[in-house]
Amino acid sequence: MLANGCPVELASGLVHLPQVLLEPMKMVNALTPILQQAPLRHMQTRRGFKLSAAMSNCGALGWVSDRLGYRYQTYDPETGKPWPEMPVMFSKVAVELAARAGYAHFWPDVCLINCYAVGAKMALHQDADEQDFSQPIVSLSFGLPVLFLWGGLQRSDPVQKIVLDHSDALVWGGSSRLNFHGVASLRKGNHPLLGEQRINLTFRRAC
Ligand code: MD6
Ligand code: FE
Repeated sequence: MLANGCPVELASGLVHLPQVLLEPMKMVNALTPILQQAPLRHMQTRRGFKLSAAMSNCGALGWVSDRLGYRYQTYDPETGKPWPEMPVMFSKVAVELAARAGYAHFWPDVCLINCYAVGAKMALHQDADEQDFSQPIVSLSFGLPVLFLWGGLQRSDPVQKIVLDHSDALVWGGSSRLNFHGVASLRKGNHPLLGEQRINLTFRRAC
């Protein structure tokens, strides 16, 4: 499932695995039935703004945002139904990526699906809604390249820019598990397989 290649530690606890999937489109294609059951949507923030990335989830839990704030819940607020199951292939890939990055006991219960059109971005934030911060986060990117912004423990800390390309993974945890991060506005382009978009999957252990 995974290519041989060297994980690169870009910062303390932040591991980049470039071009790590042997068959990235297998994962992308597995999203089709998931997104039929739980369509992509632009969630609201507590303040009433819409997130520019369109989102959905699969797994026992899903990440949601609305006027009440952020949380994980077992069902899709749009349909009232449980989130679609996480494909076994997804959890296997995520577990294997975490292990390669040095996290041996990871098992995801959430796969958050982020879809960016040209111009969409994600402001600096911390991933802090999970219960156990000893568990890492595993992120996979597909389609157009983007600049990933990697900050520090304070919002005002300097930001490092990392290019995430089709079929790249990023794993982080440990002492940097709560670092601020985000993505820059997606630049115009046309990916040969995915067109004018970027898809990001982030695997987490929420509970
Ligand atoms: C993105 N990702 O890459 C946004 N969070 O589209 C995230 O916010 C993120 O990629 C935690 C871990 C990995 C991530
Ligand atoms: Fe995040």
